Amino acid sequence: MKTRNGPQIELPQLSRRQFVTGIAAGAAALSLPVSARTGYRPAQAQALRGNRFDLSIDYTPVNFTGRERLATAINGGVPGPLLRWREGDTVTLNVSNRLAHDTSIHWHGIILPSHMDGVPGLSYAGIRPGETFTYQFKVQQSGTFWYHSHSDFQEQTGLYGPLVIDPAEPDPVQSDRDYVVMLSDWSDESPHDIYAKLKKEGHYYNRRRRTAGDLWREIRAKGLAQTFRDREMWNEMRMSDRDISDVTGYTYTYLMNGHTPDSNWTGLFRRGEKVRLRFINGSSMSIFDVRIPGLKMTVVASDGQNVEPVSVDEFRIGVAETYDVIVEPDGDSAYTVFAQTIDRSGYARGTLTADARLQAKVPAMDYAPVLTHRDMGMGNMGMGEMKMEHGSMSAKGAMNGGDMSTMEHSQHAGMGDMSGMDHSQHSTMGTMDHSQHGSMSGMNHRQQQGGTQGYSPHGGRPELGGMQGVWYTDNLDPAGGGSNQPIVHLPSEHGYGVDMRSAMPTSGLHDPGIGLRDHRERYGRRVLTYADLRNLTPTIDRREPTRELQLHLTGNMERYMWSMDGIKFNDAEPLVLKYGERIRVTLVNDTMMTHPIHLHGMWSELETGDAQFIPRKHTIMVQPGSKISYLVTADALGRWAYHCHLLYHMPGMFREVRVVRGEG
Ligand SMILES: [Cu+2]
Repeated sequence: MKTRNGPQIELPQLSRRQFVTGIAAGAAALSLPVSARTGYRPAQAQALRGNRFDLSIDYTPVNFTGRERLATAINGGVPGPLLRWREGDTVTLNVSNRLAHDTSIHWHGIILPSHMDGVPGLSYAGIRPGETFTYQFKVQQSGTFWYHSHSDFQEQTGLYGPLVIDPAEPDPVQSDRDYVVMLSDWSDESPHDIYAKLKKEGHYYNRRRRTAGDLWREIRAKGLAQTFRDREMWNEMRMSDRDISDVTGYTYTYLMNGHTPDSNWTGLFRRGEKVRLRFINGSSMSIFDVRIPGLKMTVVASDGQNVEPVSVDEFRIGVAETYDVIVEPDGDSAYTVFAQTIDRSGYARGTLTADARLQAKVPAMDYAPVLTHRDMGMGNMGMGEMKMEHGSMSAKGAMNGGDMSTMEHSQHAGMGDMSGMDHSQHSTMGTMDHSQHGSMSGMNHRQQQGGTQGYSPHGGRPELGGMQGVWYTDNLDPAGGGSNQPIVHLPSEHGYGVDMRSAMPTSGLHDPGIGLRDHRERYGRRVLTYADLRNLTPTIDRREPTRELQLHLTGNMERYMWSMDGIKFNDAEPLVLKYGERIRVTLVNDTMMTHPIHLHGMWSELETGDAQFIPRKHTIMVQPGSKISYLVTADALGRWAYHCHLLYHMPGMFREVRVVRGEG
């Protein structure tokens, strides 16, 4: 935040109702502590420790762009204060609402009773204007987390903050210095305006759509026929191959601990120190690729849970995820902490340095990715991908950096003869009915056997109520390795709310993701994948799953409709789990966007290959046209939210999960 000058506030974007409260908030701002008004706050200056916390949510003027705007801030800060809890303590948090609208705070990734989870409509009624709600619960975990509003679109206007829990036992991760690095996205537009624009045109913020110049370059590179076949495909799909993010740097300013790239958040260290950086993605809509040129990062925790250390040069962090890394900077240099968005439309940036006067060069952003066949759930069609990634990749690059042993061979069999396929044929594949798939070569073997045995499109076991999704109960794959069950697109996916269905989703485990796949080859960077994550301590619940839910992430980009299995939240029944049962969830992404999916109240144990050391996460990114599996122990009774953490996807791509005591 920059220095504000006087109480005048320019409020051209605010609604009339907000304007009235805005004047009041502006006047109140004069009495704010100096630190909140002058903007530059040294890292963690606002840390609150102990077991009793008073948080006040109010309008606060901010200036991230040269124009003053009102934020909805916690204790006057964007982000809110760092809360530091201790594992084993009982914490009490009094949250007062000074806004003109209802609000709430959800403790993201925290294991607690459902009525303390802070989701209006599920946990409680929310916090009314003028009211104070008291949260109280026992802290049963440690690590890096965060908290945010679960009301309306308030995260977009600043209602989020970092949360660090110190372990009861000695921390296995040792460091000399400890910084939170919270990434977020700010817009001067109101979130309702952003949402309205997206509803009108899903591509509104995508300024990377192809131009005539692009077309000419493409024709020269690929030839006329090929170019038009490729384009026909995308036109038929009614999508842009450059729709990587739906809200972009066109409206966003990306923040690091509340600092713009210009105001440059700075973390100091002394020569020889080991520095722990706790990255938290508190964005509304932005997925970041993080690196610190010149430094290796050792990933030691994911979503607050210790993992076996992995040394990387770069990692992708989805909205709501956290990663802790250890770096060992050289005492004489300054380093740029660089977090570019997945679509390369902007970046957040800060500095690590031993000398506050020094800063390092800010690198150029990497090339912007384009979507490929693989991202449409057409499997690893090497040829198509090579052609479409700007012709820059070798076969090795296209195949996950040579990681072919990890690929699903059943899907690859027979793929060789498909490489010569006409692209116009591919375009129909994306929208094919499941029933037609039987004739395709290279399909999952079980699918060819007609794989409808063992599942019910109406929700499996009727004694558990009207469930949705496809539930498998027979021949489940063993814990740890994920799922090879047939991919089934339910009838509910065949409406106008769904513009794509993945015919052959690939595993999202070994794939660093769109725009990162060739970074090892191109830049020599080792990029983290989910397959690298292995829990530091053994898996607690060693049972095999007794049933498996296959749930599809679905949407229509043009109409900006998002759903699960083609059904939006308002029309959906709760997903019912039996208290104590262990299930597998397999998410299939039938869209071309990357969705970070968050289950409240229970861990999502990501099956990364080793049943003995399954990493526990609270938010899992599901890549375009891919699938991923995790195990859930339903050990928390009550009503829980389960949703995409992209703020503008949430209204539709959302389910209630209800954990009930089973009869008998
Ligand atoms: Cu989403």
